[in-house]
Amino acid sequence: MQKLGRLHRGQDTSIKLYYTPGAGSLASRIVACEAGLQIDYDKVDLKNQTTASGCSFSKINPKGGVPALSLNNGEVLTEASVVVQFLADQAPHAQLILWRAPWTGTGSRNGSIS
Ligand SMILES: N[C@@H](CCC(=O)N[C@@H](CS)C(=O)NCC(=O)O)C(=O)O
Repeated sequence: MQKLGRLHRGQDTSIKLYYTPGAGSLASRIVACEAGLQIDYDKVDLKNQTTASGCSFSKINPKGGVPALSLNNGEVLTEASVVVQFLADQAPHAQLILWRAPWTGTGSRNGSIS
């Protein structure tokens, strides 16, 4: 798997967040903003499964839901919990999530991300 570099304000990137106003993608947009990440955004019409840039959203995320995050290695992340943690991990200086978070399933890890 290609190693992903960290994204900081001003860095050129092709990472794109697919979102719909008022939907479950809002948390991802907030985290990207709070982290100071410069990413691209593409608004999704959920009913028609099209994006503002003219793409077929169901080809990007066959599950059809937002958020979806396309990475610059071609991978697409889905599920709000995954997208939010990925974005927060790109900007440890913002301290949105504990850096070197404790092991999965432990109370301290759950505390660090709740
Ligand atoms: N389990 C997904 C749910 C995503 C989801 O269903 N989002 C809604 C909007 S809040 C959606 O896109 N619905 C349209 C559809 O699934 O066609 C997540 O946590 O991200």
